[in-house]
Amino acid sequence: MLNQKPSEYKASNIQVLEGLEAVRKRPSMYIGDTGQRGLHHLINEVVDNSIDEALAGYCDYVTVTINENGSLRVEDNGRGIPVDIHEKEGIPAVELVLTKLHAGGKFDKDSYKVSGGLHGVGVSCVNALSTIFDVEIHRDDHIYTMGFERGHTTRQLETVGDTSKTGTIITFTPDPEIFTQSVEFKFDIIVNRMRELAFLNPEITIEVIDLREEEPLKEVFHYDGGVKDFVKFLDENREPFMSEPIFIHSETTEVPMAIAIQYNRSYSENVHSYVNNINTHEGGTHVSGFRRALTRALKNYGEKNNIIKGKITISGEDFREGLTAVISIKVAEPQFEGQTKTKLGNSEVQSLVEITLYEKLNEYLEQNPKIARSILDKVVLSAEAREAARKARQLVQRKGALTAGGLPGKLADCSINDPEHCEIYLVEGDSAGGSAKSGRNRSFQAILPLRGKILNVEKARINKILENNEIRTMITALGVGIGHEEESDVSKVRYHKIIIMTDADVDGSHIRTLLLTFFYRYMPQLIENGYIYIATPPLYKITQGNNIEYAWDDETRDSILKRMKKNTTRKIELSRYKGLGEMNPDQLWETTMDPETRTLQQVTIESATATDKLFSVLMGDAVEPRREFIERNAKYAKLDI
Ligand code: 0RA
Repeated sequence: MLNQKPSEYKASNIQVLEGLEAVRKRPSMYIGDTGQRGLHHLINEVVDNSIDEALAGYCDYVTVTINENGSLRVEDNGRGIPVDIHEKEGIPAVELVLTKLHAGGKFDKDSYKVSGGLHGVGVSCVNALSTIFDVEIHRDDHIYTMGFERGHTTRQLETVGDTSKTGTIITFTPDPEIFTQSVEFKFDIIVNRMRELAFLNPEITIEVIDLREEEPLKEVFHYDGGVKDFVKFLDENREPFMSEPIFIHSETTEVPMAIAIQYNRSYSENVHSYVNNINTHEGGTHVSGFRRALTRALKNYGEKNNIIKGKITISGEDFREGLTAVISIKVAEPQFEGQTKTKLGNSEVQSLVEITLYEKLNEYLEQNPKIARSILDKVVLSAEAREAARKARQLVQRKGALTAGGLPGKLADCSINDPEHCEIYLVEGDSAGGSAKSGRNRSFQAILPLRGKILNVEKARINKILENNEIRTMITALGVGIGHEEESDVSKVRYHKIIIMTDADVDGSHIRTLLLTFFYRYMPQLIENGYIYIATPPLYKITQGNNIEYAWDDETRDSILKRMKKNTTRKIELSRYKGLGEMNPDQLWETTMDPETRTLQQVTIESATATDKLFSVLMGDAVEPRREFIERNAKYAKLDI
């Protein structure tokens, strides 16, 4: 679709516009979706060009600014988009780059480009999807500008001044006709992505500024250590047991790679992989090469040094307990596969990564026997816990918590059993659970009351997790196992909406975080498939005679109060709900459970690394970062994870 054949280059201007019209007609085909994710994807498309300039050695600074009026500005000090008249097309090269769909917008194909997938659809897509798109180019001692609206040229290229610098400044305003949900850029989302890009590209400095605030926000990212610094950052709130991550940097093969590896005392695995700066969520050949090298090197070392002995069976996962790693490789012609096109398919990559890493790991283990011993002791403990977990899992089936149908006694199940139409509410406390049971529509809504706090899975091994009653009950009710990959089969999930309903107080948000941590670490596919939701019960009830209204925030409360005061002189009663239990079944149904009127927040993972970090801060051992984090993000319950 995006790979133009040479003959098509003779396309007339009209065809160019038809290309951008196609983007406007079916934007999701080009940028994934037209929600928050797609909106922020526009920024990647522009910044990717600046990063390409940096990779080619011409650019080392990028500034991303959210302007006061909500438009977005990306400035770089690269070569500047060429302005000379293109031989074949007879129009300025910049016009071609900004109005014609080519991947990356460049004519020279010597840098690592992305074919297919979401990235690399080109900056012309951003132009097509913007009400206003302005470009300013500093090049050959002159400043040039040009302007567009919804992809159409509105100001021809003109020279507006002189300069001694080079670079490109692009400013665009996303089109509300396309991004119907919202055109508001989120500082946090941009910051997370730009920080990630700075870790992956040590040659660059990226500055992010938000001018919408009275006191402008500003963050600057530059990491000389690259992925090594990335791993240190991810483990900031964990206890690593090596002073520096293992670092592999190889530019010698046709697949340049940078890998950093660190073990810490936690029990989770945090391996993040990138191909050409794109997060490969679904893994692929580079990740399997990585895993094979790690398993082989550690297994050899353990057996040779008599740490792995006897009849213990060690699985691949045991070698990755407490492992934080970042893999970043560059592939000239990547093949992206999988549901979300984030799985690398190039088969030659696996052995290249495996061979390079295996050699380096062997060397490291030989040179660092103390650390090697700690890693292998942990591997053995993990394998032992896994064996204990297997036994605990059998207990789940045998213990009396289950009814005749094999479901937990506390579960009030729904009567239909088509998962696609079934919902389960995970409700904090028995009393709210009671209201929810009476208020629900029992044909498709199931209720599972959870008593007290569930276990903090960030601090426990799998065998302890499986001993926890609330977790066992959930596993059985949901029908999805945890642990070994084959046991955690999301296709067996009994509900396609799993709704967390907790009180709007500190305890409630703690329980919600515990549940989300559990889902994120042990059933991540539920989040990836969009099955996890947060219920949003109202904060206030305002009554005047027979008229009852609800408010979810202070602003709405005040405007309801104001309106009621104007309308009549009858007494107004305002009450603040402290817990779900205070609502009677009808009120709970009407405000929080009725699909016609309720608001559910779907839990999505915007950035896997940011989410890891978030949970390690919220649920880990270190108290100080957690306090700081909560103070900085008093609204973290809003769940932009
Ligand atoms: C086409 C060709 C060249 C650079 C670029 C496009 C370019 C695009 C963008 C978009 C944002 N910043 C950018 N910087 C550069 C190569 C230029 C040359 O050969 O001189």
